[in-house]
Amino acid sequence: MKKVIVTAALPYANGKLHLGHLRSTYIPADAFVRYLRMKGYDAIYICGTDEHGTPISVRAEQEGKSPKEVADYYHELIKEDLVRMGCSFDNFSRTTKPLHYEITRKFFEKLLERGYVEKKEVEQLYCPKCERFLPDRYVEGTCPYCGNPSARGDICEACGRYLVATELKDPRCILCGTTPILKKSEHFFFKLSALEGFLKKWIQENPKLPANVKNYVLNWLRGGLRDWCITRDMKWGVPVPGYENKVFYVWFDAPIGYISSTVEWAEKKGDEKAWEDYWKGGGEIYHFLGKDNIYQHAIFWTGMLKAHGEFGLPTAIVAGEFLTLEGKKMSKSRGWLVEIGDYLSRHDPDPLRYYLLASSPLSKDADFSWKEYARRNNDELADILGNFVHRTLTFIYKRYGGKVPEPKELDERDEEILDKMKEIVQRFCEDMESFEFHSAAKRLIELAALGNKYLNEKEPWKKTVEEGRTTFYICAQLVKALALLMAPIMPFSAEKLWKMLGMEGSVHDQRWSDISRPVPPGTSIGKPEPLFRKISESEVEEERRKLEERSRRALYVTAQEFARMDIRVGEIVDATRIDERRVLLKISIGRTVKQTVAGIGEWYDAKELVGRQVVVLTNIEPRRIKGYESNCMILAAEDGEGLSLLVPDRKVERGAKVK
Ligand code: 2FM
Ligand code: ZN
Repeated sequence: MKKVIVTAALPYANGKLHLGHLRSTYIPADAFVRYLRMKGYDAIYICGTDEHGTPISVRAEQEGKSPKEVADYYHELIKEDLVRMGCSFDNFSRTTKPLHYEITRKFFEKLLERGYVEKKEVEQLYCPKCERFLPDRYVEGTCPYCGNPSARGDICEACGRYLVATELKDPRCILCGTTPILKKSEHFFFKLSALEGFLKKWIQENPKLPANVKNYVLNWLRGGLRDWCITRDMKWGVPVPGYENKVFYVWFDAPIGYISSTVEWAEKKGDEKAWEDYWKGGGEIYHFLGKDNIYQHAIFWTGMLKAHGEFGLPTAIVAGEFLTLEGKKMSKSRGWLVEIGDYLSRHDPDPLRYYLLASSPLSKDADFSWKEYARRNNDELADILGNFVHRTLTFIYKRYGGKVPEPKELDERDEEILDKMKEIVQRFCEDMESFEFHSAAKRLIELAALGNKYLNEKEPWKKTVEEGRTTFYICAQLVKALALLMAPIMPFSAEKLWKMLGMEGSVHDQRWSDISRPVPPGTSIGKPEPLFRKISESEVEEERRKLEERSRRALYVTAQEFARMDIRVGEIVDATRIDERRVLLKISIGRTVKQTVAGIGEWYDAKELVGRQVVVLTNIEPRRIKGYESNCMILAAEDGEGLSLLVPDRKVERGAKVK
């Protein structure tokens, strides 16, 4: 049996997933793997959470938690959302497992041994104030290629290019805003430049690579490839053997997660070597991802696999372009998104899967609007597909005692319908294989529409029960074919339909090659129930209102929220420097136990602060900074000259509330 591995980009465990993730990656990958299984292939769907790197550690620092705590929390949420959406993972792992550490280390050692990795001393950005190196997301600046003012240290999200932090213009530390300095450090580089010729050829000649991926990558390759720094000076990550405080860059370890998740799958199955058939035995490897991950997969990962030498190369890299929401770019900070869990609290997974696949080609941007979603659900799923199925099953249920009737001799039209059915299924399969999921979804509706047309032409309701037998026999065959076409796209409804039609086993265990094996006459069907629920206009309005409300909430602070902030005037009773660079001051306020660690040492002398009145947010969540508890925050204004403490304009009573 042909071995195929389908992966979906490992989501960072630093936030909930939303509709954009589903559309670009997880639903197309799931539909594809389900399609392949029905082809009789031994196809497995591998994923997990990406738990290293600055995306996790920055979030953890902002929340005063450990990176592991952040990852634990989001790993569970992400997994649950995806499974509820019907993603049929064979394994969903985490990159923080010891197995992954071991496999990453071995991968690295192999590259070293084969001469693809070298050590160099290089200058890295370092924040003198925070006393730390600023890898990746710890630094922001202007992209040297496209001018985007908020490019990150490793990637510019506007032009999709991989960056080296030192080439950012106007870099600044994201923790404190300081302009970083250069400091020397030893790092490992992967010799990408040596693979440039190979990669160019591989991209050009790979017959399965979709055009959007090909074009992006060839364009990037025009600028040539530089060697790639694969280590970072930080604690959170897979440790580099022989170093303290040095870990692998997250984009080095994350894709190795595809392999380690497969190894874990094999171990869980009790067949430890089973993973090798997929990665080493000439199996096919399909990577699904969002368009912002193309560079890393097509260049870094493919290069890594080639350099390692023991694994297969990707058969295809399938990249979903972006999804807008009601015509606007989705944004977490502006609250402009629909989270999966929120969607599922009011709606079914299948209509969303259908919409996301059908709305436009994966290689083009798409839009989600509640109105259009309801329209497609109502017009296509309920009125065409659901209606045909319901008419057929209800007639069989009521007029034929719930049994698929025995046909009489088939006339030309009956034969034609069966031929058309096979042809549509054939086209559906071709679409799925070329990742044209939107077109495949249309075939499903095309087949249901054909069924409706056929029924309307035959008008069996105007005929006797006896005369209608053949028509309903043919319709039952169409319903079965529909259940099969639905299986990869709408797995829950497909299974429900399979059962309603009285078929044995699960629809997901069927094969495309069985398409012409008829539903036998006499098959007892179950009581017909509607497959899809119509979505009313008022529901659409309600969803839109919720969305607007959410984004309003993200923009404004409500009066209640402001009231929760306990801001008071306090007097500084003690201040001490706590770091060598004389930046951080530990400051005690009033006679209570309020204390803060503040980065104001550059502008204020500790001694001169004692006795001064300042404005303090007293109920900020306590956290530890440099080993000291910090449970309040002194407010200050910042401009080009530096910081200036806010003070009341006359002496006020200690503890006076600021409103
Ligand atoms: O962009 C992201 O969410 C990354 N965590 C994707 C990683 S894909 C793979 F390489 F693991
Ligand atoms: Zn800093």
